Amino acid sequence: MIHTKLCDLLDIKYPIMQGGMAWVSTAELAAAVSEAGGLGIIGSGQAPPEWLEEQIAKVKQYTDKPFGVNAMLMSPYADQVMDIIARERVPVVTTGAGNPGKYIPKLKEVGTKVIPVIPSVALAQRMERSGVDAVIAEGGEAGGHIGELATLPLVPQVVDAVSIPVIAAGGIFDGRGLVAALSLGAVGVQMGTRFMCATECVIHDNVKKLLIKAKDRDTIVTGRSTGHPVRIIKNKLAKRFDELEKLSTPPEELEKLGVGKLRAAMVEGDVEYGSVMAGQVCGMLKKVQPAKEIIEEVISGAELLLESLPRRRVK
Ligand code: TUI
Repeated sequence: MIHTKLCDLLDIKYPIMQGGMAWVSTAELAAAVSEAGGLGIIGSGQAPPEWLEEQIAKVKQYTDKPFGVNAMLMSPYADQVMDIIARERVPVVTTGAGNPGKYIPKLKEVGTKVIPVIPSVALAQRMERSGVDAVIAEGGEAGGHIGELATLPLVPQVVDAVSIPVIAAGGIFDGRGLVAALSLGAVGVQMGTRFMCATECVIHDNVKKLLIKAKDRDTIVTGRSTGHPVRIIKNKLAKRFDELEKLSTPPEELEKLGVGKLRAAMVEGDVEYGSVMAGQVCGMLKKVQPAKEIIEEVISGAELLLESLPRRRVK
């Protein structure tokens, strides 16, 4: 049985968190992951506050296990999202795409565990000084908005630089990924892309089908020139972005091209001109399966691997 500090910190059975992905991680997925012993997370993205209130109510109705909300800090509703999280006493908040520093005192006051996603050592240290409970070190193999470093160099450098628990994210798909993360000093993992093909994930079937067909080299990073690099599946939208970036198109114009495209893919199923954010592990997705089966597969795979890893022979 794989039990780590993360299980104690969050009161969960397995050291697995589900990424809080905008338009993807709804109450249905979050509740299924939490019921299965991981930490399910609602992805609030840029959704209006009323949507989040509804989703929190649903998760509380579906499960009495701990769950979380991801607050995307570039959202125009970030302040209201944090107010709701505190008011609803959400057990865990993860944050993305920015520094949650100003919200930390209010969240800590109500007992919400604060776990920011960080792409660098410097930000991890700043977050530790602000009093967060743990950090998620996310490498650029992940889907969506990413930093510069890959998971393999990022995680051990963050582990060495802070005293709080570190969770690894980006490029983690199965038991091998979990064992690798633990080897790097992480106390657990966060997986996003893997859960996109969960039965309980409400994204459009076109996206699930596209991801199951995707191979190792089918993602690309767009938006480096705007300062907001985003990993997405290569499609017509990605090609257009790539062409425009090579022509040194002004960032404002590129940003405009992206508006509404995540919803177009995930909700409407436009996999050609929508933004299909996904990580490099997409090449390993082979089928749609329940969240419980995903979690059990990851854990049993890791346990089997830990037993079979070569040991040094004692003479
Ligand atoms: O947040 C993510 N991934 C995301 S968010 C998203 S939705 C979106 N909508 C509009 C524009 C951009 C994205 C899709 N995917 N992952 C966590 C993450 N956070 N990755 C990198 C960061 C990050 C980056 C900079 C965290 C902190 C940070 O701090 C900069 C600073 O010092 O304020």
